[in-house]
Amino acid sequence: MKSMVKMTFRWYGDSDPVTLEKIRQIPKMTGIVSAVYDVPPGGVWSMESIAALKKKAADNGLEFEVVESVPVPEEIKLGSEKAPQLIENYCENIRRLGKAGVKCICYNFMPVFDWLRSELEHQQADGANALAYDDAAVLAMNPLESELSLPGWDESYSKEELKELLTRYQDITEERLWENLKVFLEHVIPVAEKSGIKMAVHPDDPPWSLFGLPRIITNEENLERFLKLSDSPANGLTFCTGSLGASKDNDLPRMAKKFASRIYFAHLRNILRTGDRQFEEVGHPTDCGSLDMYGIVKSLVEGGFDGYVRPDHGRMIWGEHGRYGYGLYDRALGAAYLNGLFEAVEKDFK
Ligand code: DNO
Repeated sequence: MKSMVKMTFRWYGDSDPVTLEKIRQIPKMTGIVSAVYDVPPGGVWSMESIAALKKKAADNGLEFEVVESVPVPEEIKLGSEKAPQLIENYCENIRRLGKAGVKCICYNFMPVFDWLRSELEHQQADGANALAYDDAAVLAMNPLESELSLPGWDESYSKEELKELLTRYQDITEERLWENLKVFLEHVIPVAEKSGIKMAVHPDDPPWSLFGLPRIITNEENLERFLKLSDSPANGLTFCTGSLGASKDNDLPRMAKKFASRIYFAHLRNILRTGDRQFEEVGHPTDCGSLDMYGIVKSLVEGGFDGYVRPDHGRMIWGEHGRYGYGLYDRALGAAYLNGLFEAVEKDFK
């Protein structure tokens, strides 16, 4: 029996120390998840760059059907007067990606900062190191003086620009952010429909407000509200277990089942909650952390999920050095484990 889901692997382009030659050797790997990295957020990606990515993947027997991410510029999240033109640029990217055969676009709607961690090389008992998060440590940091370089920290802003941006967000309540998201979806979703693309919003990581900035893609209620903003099947979710699972209030198997038909991309990884708003990243299997990975996969399958899956952040093991969260070895172990879970669950279910 062939699995309904497609296992994929994130690849950061030619500068990624994990090569396509290595990725293709991971059993059952069908494709890469990537993006055009040489255009700043808000710009239009050239057809040549998109085609080049596709060709590199194909030359290695891999598909390129998932983009992560087409970033949403801050002006769109702020709903400024620059938003309409930038939304049109975003739509143009969707059209172009659709033409190139991309089927799913992952994006997020987190103001200013993407994913955040307080520690990049948290030592673990077995000698591995992994990303970790402690809310108190993060809040004690001043983003304007960021003494630490965090993976989700946008380094393209100067201190002045960041300051101005944070000031502009002072008026953006959660409700305003919802309104701006609605406007974005109203324009983007019809274009995605016509282009054969499923849009899959990524949850906020961690799923709570930071530095006073609103965060709304955080829990079951809000995911439901999000899906209702547009009922189109082109409007869907990236189900990132590590992001949503950082909050103990999120019941992931329940959410996976409830939203399965609108989940187009699953980022499956485990985390270990070590305190209130405190966690570290661990190996993918259930026993390594706080999340019921089996229960999540079972719920996805039972709910009819047939989208893309990727192992998510891995620890650094076997002496590997690389892009934090995105080394080869632990993510490959994660893919193997997830393939096993899907095979077992799908067989039982049929
Ligand atoms: C972190 C990733 C995020 C994700 C974006 C999606 O490892 O999951 O950076 O790609 O939030 O837009």
